[in-house]
Amino acid sequence: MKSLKIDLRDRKLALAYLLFAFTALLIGGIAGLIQVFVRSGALELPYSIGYYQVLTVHGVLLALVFTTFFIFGFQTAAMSRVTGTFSFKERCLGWIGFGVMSTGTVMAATMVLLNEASVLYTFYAPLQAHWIFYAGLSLVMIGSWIAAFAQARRYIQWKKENPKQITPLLSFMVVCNNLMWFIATIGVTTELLVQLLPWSLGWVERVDVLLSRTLFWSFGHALVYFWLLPAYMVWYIAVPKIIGGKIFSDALARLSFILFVLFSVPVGLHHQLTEPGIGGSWKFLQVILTMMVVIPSLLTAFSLFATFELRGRELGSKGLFGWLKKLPWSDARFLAPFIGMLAFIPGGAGGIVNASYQMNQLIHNTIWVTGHFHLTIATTVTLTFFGASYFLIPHLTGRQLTKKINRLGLIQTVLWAIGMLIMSGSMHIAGLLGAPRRSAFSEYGGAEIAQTWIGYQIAQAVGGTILFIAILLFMYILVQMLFFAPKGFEPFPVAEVADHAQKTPAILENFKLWIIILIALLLIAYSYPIYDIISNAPLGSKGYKLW
Ligand code: HAS
Ligand code: HEM
Ligand code: CU
Repeated sequence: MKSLKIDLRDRKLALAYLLFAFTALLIGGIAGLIQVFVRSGALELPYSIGYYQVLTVHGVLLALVFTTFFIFGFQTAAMSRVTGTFSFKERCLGWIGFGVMSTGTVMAATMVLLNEASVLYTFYAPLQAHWIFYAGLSLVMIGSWIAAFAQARRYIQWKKENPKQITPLLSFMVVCNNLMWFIATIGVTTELLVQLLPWSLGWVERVDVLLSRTLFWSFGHALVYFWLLPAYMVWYIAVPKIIGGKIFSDALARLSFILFVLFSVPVGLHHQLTEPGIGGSWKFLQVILTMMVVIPSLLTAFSLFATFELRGRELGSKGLFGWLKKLPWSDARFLAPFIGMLAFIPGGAGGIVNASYQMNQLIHNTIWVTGHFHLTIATTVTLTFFGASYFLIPHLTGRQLTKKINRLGLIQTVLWAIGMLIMSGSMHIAGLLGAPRRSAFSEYGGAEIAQTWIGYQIAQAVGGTILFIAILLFMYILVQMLFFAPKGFEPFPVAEVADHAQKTPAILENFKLWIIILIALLLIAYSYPIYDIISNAPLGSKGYKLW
């Protein structure tokens, strides 16, 4: 039987990733606050700081750095918790991954701060950043492979040491997420190393813009699921334990993760539905695959509802929804992920609107899309990460989650929910009225339609301010959990599988089979479009620095 306490050396590694992530959250949050003020017309940026510079800081630090570092920290702790302490080699690889990723981040961030890389987190060509920015991002990708490899090795070792046993569910989920990440990052790393780096160094003059965007988005959608799956791990594994229940079904959870691995990558064209140069039928094929990737989220919703209801009934609840009353609402470790789940209902529904080929014409490049992903990544995922931090940080620092910290955590969660309801809600409405994303304040030459957006932009500033206060409160809580809370033991909750659940079919652990199917799907979805783009390539574009 494994110890419930993670080895101190593994705890340090996990903490290093997490603290890097939270630093990015604070700086990215400041940029977010500046954005909402600029967009509402309340603030003009001083010292010739550009709006795109601020937005690049926000997107890169939050979408790329906060998420990736948090995830590797969480996954390190998770693997150590369920498959045992990392070997010396594995831990070294974990630290090397951390070192390479953080060096890359510092390189990229420095270039953004020096105003040499205001190209936003999607770094679309032909906007051209300093080569150090692209080299830094490449290092982040390569470092993440090393960190992912360390975790995969832990999984393989566990399998060797425990032959014929089914692997711990949480470790299986980590491996699925890393596998998806690895396959998805091949495209974007190729874009960085083969296209953007030589072009920014001046070795080649022109770049194929369509190819670079297609390679980016072959990564971009899997990226959003790479953010989401660790939140699902918390929902499937930790939340049932926190409410005193059990995992509804091991097999269903594994099936949904395998479906994510298969369908998250070959769907990137749903971000390019309005893009010329890619045939409509290929876009349509990827729209169908996008709808397939909705299925595992629906399976997840089903499993979680079932867990909640079973637990509520066990505690004696009556009626159709009586079990809701039995859930531990005053526990921040539960409330934060639960509100995250609730936010995913409108967030996911918005995603289906985006992916519906014709409706995409209406919302593409409007602030509606920003509203969609502040519900998904910035609420569903981020609130779940906050909730997980409330057990993870005390677990790693050997301190307690005191009543006072828990109460502050509840307030922080509610502030986030209210702030986001206001900010994301008004983004959705303004987007439907045509307000563009990635745009500072403008009256668009007095255009009548632009007047209808202003009220919603002010509302975004109100919501954004509340969100920023919630970030500050989280930082206060973090410092308490790191240095001041009384010493003690806070468990990393890992639920058991319910007794009624059927045996998990061995095929679900057959990664070779899933990789073959994934490669086949990728070839079907991407080989012709990429062949078409390359064989009909125009001259390519020179680099532009428009800031
Ligand atoms: Fe998205 C754009 C389509 C999910 C993030 N998305 C973005 C961008 C980001 C992003 C960052 O097709 C902008 C990129 C950029 O800068 O340009 N998205 C989808 C679809 C889904 C989806 C179909 N997105 C996400 C997730 C994200 C994320 C998750 C981050 C974590 N998205 C798009 C499209 C675009 C896009 C287009 C391009 C738009 C454009 O034109 O630019 C789906 O996977 C969503 C499926 C989910 C559901 C909801 C299931 C509900 C669950 C809740 C369970 C709750 C429980 C509790 C159990 C159908 C699982 C309930 C309890 C009670 C008591 C009620
Ligand atoms: C974009 C505000 C937190 C990820 C934006 C924009 C605003 C904003 C106003 C749109 C700017 C534009 O298109 O002109 C805020 C505020 C936050 C916050 C006030 C909290 C204090 C977050 C978090 C994440 C996030 C926690 C992710 C973990 C993003 C991304 C973009 C964005 C990826 C798109 C950047 C781009 O278009 O290049 N944010 N946000 N935000 N935000 Fe946030
Ligand atoms: Cu997508």
